Amino acid sequence: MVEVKLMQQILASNDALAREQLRQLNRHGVVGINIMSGPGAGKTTLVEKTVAALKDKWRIWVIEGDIQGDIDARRVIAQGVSCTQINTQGACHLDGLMLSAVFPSIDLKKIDLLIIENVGNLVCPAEFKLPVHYNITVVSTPEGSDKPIKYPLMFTKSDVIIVNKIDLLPYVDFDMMQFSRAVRKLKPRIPIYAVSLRSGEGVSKWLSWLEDKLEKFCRKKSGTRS
Ligand SMILES: Nc1nc2c(ncn2[C@@H]2O[C@H](COP(=O)(O)OP(=O)(O)OP(=O)(O)O)[C@@H](O)[C@H]2O)c(=O)[nH]1
Ligand SMILES: [Mg+2]
Repeated sequence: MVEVKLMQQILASNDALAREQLRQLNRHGVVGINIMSGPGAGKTTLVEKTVAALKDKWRIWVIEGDIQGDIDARRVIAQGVSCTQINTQGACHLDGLMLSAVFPSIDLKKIDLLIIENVGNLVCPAEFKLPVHYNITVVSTPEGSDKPIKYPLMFTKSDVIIVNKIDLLPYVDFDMMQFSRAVRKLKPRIPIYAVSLRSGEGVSKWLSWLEDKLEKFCRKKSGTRS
């Protein structure tokens, strides 16, 4: 009983921190997205491809969450955008407290899009609110199509689902119909984009979705200024 109460308090104070950070993003008209998945589904590859496609038009900052190391941050910086690495030192998710340590170093006036790559884990990241407008979950075909049934919270909390590595479909038992049905049972109208980040197939649909959000925020931003 005591443990449950403590967990509820931790989640409540995390939510309050994330809400305050989100207010800062809103004040500057910055779109925030949080990319979640199990280890290796393709989060960093998605960040790389997204940055490469959009960086000439939109100003992007990336936060990389990893238990240890800066491999992913180096990959992102190689794409020519700013990136802050957070090492959670064992924690299986990012949270508001970790983000508040790096937020002051991000010049929100100079960016349009904040991309957060969460720690590779299909469970905990969904429980901790971050200062973002949209949660994106990536599932890769070798993981199997039963993931929405086994890890429902991640899918319920998401606004977009990306099924990555469709180039591997001939070699793995991934049933796209079963997957989509299970996702839609949890969230009937959620967009599901089937992509190969390796070949580029399907990626334009994801980019159009994101650009649509950026355009909307941009219109709001210029409306506020005028
Ligand atoms: N075949 C295939 N491999 C891919 C695809 N996208 C990513 N990969 C490979 O999958 C591996 C993991 O990709 P990452 O982008 O590092 O995955 P991640 O989710 O960021 O991994 P963690 O940060 O460790 O959780 C890498 O070797 C990628 O090259 C794809 O569409 N097809
Ligand atoms: Mg990664």
